[in-house]
Amino acid sequence: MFNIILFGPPGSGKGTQSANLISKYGLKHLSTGDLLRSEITLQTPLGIEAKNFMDKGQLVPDEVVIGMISTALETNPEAQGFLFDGFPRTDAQAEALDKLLTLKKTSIAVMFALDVSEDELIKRLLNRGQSSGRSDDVSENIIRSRIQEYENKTKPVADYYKRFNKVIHIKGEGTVNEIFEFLSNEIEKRKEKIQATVS
Ligand code: B4P
Repeated sequence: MFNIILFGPPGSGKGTQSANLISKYGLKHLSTGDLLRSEITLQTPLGIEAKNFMDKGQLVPDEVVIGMISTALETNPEAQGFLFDGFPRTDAQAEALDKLLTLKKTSIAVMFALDVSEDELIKRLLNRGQSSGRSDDVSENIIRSRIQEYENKTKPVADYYKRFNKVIHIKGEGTVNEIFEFLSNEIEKRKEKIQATVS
């Protein structure tokens, strides 16, 4: 199994790059943002609770997202590998993910951290807000709260994986194709190393 985390602030292109990566590498895409938005659309109790946090630009409580990821891992036993998009976002989520993957006798191969300036993030999200219908993209105040949540609670998660030498920083500004090429090159290097160790 080859498991990847795509990490970065809101609007850094995690969702955008995930779409390309899953089709190239046959990974199962697990986006907590997408899972939460589909719960909101279905108006489930979980979705109604999550919406309160998301509309304020806050993170949804750990137990909610960890439960969702645990179910998603259980319901995809045939996956060749997972691409985690927007998860983990706190140290508690990172620890829970490690435990869940250990139960499946696997682990995270690499975390790609997309680096994008704050001005560019705000520009992208306001731009998306004009057409996405996402309530968390329409106001600059909410977007700034999301970036603040990222700085306070999510950024330290990279230090958790740095301890295991698993973090690669990728310049997240440039065209979507250029960034995809950087990511693909790094994946190819790691896949070759894993194959060499196995054979
Ligand atoms: P997410 O759905 O994860 O989304 P995101 O952080 O807004 O954006 P992403 O980085 O995926 O950006 P995208 O590619 O779309 O989170 C939403 C909310 O859900 C969170 O705020 C939180 O409340 C909740 N949540 C999710 N996971 C959670 C967790 N684990 N714990 C707690 N709460 C959680 O790109 C953005 C825009 O930029 C797009 O319009 C795109 O077209 C554009 N773009 C992308 N790449 C570009 C490029 N290279 N150049 C120019 N524009 C680009």
